[in-house]
Amino acid sequence: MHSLHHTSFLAAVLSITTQVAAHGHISNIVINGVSFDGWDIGSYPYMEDPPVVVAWETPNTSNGFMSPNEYTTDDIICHRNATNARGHAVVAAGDKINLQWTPWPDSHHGPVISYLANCGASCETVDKTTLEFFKIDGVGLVDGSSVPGIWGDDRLIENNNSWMLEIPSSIAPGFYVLRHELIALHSAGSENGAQNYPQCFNLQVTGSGSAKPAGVLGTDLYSPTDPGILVNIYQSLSTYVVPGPTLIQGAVSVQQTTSAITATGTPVTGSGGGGDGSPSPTSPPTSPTITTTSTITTTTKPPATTPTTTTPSNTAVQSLYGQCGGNSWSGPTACAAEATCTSYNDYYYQCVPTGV
Ligand SMILES: [Cu+2]
Repeated sequence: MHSLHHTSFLAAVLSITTQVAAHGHISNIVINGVSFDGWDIGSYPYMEDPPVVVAWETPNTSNGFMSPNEYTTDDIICHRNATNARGHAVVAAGDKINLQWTPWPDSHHGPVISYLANCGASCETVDKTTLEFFKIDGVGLVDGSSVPGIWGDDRLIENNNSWMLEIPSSIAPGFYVLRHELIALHSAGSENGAQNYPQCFNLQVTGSGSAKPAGVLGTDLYSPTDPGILVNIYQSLSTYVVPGPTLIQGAVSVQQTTSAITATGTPVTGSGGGGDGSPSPTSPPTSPTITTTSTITTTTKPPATTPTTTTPSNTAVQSLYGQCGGNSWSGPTACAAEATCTSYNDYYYQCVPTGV
């Protein structure tokens, strides 16, 4: 046991190191005030018996992304080596879901896209390679009047790093995988430069709708040369085509707001659904409780650091993916270690990883 814990500790330390330079994932989703935990990549992959959650499970401990050269692999479906969520949440067609991301880097401009796919009898056992996704929301370039523009994920950042979507009221009741995705385009001017961050959740949709929209396999969603994938956002864009199939009839892109959390939800397990279909926030968990992992959980928390000095702005160092030059730019022009200031055009220079 000692060596096991030692190994886990080292893995946890490694995860801290990689998360410093990393990107984002969904920490929880909120349905009518009831919050359901996401898949905690900082601790669950190191547990022998992680909690049952409504999110698909992935050993994505680097908090990373999928690349265009992986669009034809199963990993694009619900992120790298993803396996089925072991529980689901109940939501009525027409209700809204708020998806809470970890703080999203403001350099990572790009679209926010959401899909559903019907699972048949159970999303907990469905073969992900058979899922056919249809698009229920897609917000790309919101305002292109300045470069690099205001994008869906800029709206997400403004909205407390969360995204509100609505399950179309027309959707037939049943079990569905919700596939929600951010695509970061800060390096998408080069082939294989876009970054896809798909996240999947299991839902049971209730209601009286009858629509069963056609969808496409996850591996058929995108091509590396789609106009919304291979695109230079540091030049003025008059239009932007959100990648993937077109929105279904009845799709609603809602005003972005946040959800107050009033209760913690328990994932429903088994294909029988949630009884009357209502969330049961006060019932005891159906998932195994965490027993041996408190040490690991504690060690995954980065140590608190307190800056002791402030750097004058004229010698400031820009962080990775931040702006570092361009016409009328008065901010820092030096990049942090491991990054190089690169000119994309006369008015936008960016700190990008050295050697990439
Ligand atoms: Cu990133």
